Amino acid sequence: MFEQAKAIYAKMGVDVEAALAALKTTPISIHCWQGDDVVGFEPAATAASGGIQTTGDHPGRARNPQELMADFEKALSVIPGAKKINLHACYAIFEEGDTTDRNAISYKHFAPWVAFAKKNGIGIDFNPTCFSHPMVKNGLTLSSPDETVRKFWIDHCIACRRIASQIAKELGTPVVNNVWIPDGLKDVPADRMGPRMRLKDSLDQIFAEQLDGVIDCVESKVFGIGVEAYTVGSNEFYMSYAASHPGVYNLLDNGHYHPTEMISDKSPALLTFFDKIPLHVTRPMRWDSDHVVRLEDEIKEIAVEIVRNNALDKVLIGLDYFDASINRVAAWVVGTRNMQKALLSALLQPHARLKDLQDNENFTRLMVEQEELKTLPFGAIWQEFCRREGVPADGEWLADMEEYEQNVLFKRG
Ligand code: RNT
Ligand code: ZN
Repeated sequence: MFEQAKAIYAKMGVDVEAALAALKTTPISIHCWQGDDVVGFEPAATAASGGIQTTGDHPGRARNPQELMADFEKALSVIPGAKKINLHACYAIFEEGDTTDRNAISYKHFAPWVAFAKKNGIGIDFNPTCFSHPMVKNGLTLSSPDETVRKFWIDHCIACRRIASQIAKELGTPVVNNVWIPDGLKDVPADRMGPRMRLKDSLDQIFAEQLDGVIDCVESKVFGIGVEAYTVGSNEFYMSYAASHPGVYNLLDNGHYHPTEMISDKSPALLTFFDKIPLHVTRPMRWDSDHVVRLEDEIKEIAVEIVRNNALDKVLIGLDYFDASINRVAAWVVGTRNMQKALLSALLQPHARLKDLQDNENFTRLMVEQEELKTLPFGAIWQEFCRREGVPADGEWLADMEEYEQNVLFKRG
């Protein structure tokens, strides 16, 4: 099967072995928050708030670090290729009696995660958690007119950059540190610029310290639940901020734009100017609903733009979804494998020839070839990739997850 498929691709001018080698070394940053519905481990942890929402009541949510780590390892056991775990600050691990608030957390709260990453041979990415907390006042954090509130969140973000830098040092690999804030207004503003000036000042303070190993990112959004009228950290705001602050990158979350705006078109625009583009790959369903990533056209097109611009080392692929209506471990697995399938399908295209067709303005042949690529034996190459990586092929991993669900997840109270 594989050899036949490989020969078919070779005839198209595609080197299957090169594609498999590239896929193997492209890390996917898997978000820890799918495992527990974005709750975290703080003593006063609550459901996600700040324009984001997890929906569903499937049993088995991880309730503590041990459970989350065990579930994540279960998922890792059937995900091929290179991986990172993406942590939020609210996944700090506290010793008995430690009541440190977010503005004062430090590396020690994440040392167990570094041990976990080392044990599993994976990297780490990081995020300040500027939501689901009593110091979010009237939905505002880094843009708040209340200086006590704003200072609290500046200090939190500074603490997170230091933690990220220390993690990078311990692991010997860079750590993406991504700032997303929920700030905005439910109804028509009286001042749109003031909050943005305050946010700019907050960011300047946060990024002032020179730190090694951290890839600083800012993530924009179009709107959120309860924040329908105005978002402080809009696309134009952060794009301009990143463009004028070398070393700060604009993270693209494909759930954070108007429905006909596509990340697959935005990333090559940014690649023209930036040496890195961090991504949050998700599946927005009517709004920023963060459904599990499926192997859909836009995901494939995002992957195509990464591959055909030789940007596998420039685009930092992270996932961002949270579905509480299905087995959360299976949700990690299927979403991550889908992202990898999208990359593989992009790696199996004769991009140089297709570009020539475009430049020679042979649009008829271009359309026909693009369409015919869709029915090539992609599945056989994917199955071979899984075999070589020592993980189950499609059709062979779910039963194990169902068993884990019965024996472990459903036993949780
Ligand atoms: C929210 C942003 C943000 C969060 C995570 C939990 O709309 O997408 O990235 O989903 O940080
Ligand atoms: Zn996101």
